[in-house]
Amino acid sequence: MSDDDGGRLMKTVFNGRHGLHAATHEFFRGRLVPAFEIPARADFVLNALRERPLGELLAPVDHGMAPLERVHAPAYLRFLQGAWDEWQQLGGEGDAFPAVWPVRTLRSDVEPRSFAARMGLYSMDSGTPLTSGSWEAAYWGAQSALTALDQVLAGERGAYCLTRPPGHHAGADFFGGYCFVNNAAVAAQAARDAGLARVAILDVDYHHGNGTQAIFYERADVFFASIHGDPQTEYPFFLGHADEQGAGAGLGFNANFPLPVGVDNERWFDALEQALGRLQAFDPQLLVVSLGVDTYGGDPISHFKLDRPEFARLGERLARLGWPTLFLQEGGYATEAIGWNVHAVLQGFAQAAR
Ligand code: OKP
Ligand code: ZN
Repeated sequence: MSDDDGGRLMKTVFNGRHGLHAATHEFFRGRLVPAFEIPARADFVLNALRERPLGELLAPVDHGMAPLERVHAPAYLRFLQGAWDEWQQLGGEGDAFPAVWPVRTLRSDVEPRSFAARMGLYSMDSGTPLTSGSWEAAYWGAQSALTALDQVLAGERGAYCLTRPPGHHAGADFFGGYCFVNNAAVAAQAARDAGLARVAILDVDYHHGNGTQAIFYERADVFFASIHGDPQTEYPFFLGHADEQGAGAGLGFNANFPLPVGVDNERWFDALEQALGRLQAFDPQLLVVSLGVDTYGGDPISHFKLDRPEFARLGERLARLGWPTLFLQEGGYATEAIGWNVHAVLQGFAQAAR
């Protein structure tokens, strides 16, 4: 093993059931196109971590439903759990997609019996295929996040959860943006429940983490900061603006740094410094990183320009904060590049943290 492996101090919890969520297609500009969020994404990361290990590879430990129910509505989780069977009973062919939503003036306080209606009630877009194994993959993804959190709570400096589908767009009671269970929110809440007083979430995925923001928007104990493509032009469009600063007790505990399409890397790192300044003032006992690497210049659905050296610099910078840090995999769709991009962040962290 070379000397620059970071001292093997970054354990990875790998969700071995991620491949059960395997959509073949998604809607894009009026037609079905090959899905972007595919099992190969995790395989490439796993291969990079096997080729140049940064620490032990662990399997998830089952923590049950309770930690998921701390951030998600039980009725929503029950719906997800049974959705594929309901779809099959209807004679659904292929993956399930929502087609109708209770937008303004329509009621969302009555849960309809119709499966099609509940698909809309519990979702935010038609871009998230629900497949036969979506629930199982997402459930074990959250368990993997909880298992990685356990490592950090036990004294590890950092840990990484390798899972898919991602989580940060999923709200308390809806799926969308390829996400079903909000792993970052589940882990942050579990850390609070384990006794940590202040938890920071830094979301560096290209897309604003609307689900995570919404879950903690009125709370002062979990600070959410996000750097992302400006929602004026980028998904999820309807949240992620700079004036969203939290509400009620949570006012001042949410910070968004939307950046224009094509922004240069120095401006991205300026935004990172601003976000970190806010988190330092908050003085967290744990940092949860929603690690999307769709900020990569070669990403097929995103428009920032980070590359391998910038990913390493990000990891190093985060290590220098000195906080116990939990990395959770979110986006990154340049499938063949995702492995080494993620590896660069984790290795940058491990080298600087040692
Ligand atoms: C999930 B995550 C591209 C449509 C984009 C939603 C993007 C979700 C990104 N055909 N649809 O934040 O990486
Ligand atoms: Zn993303």
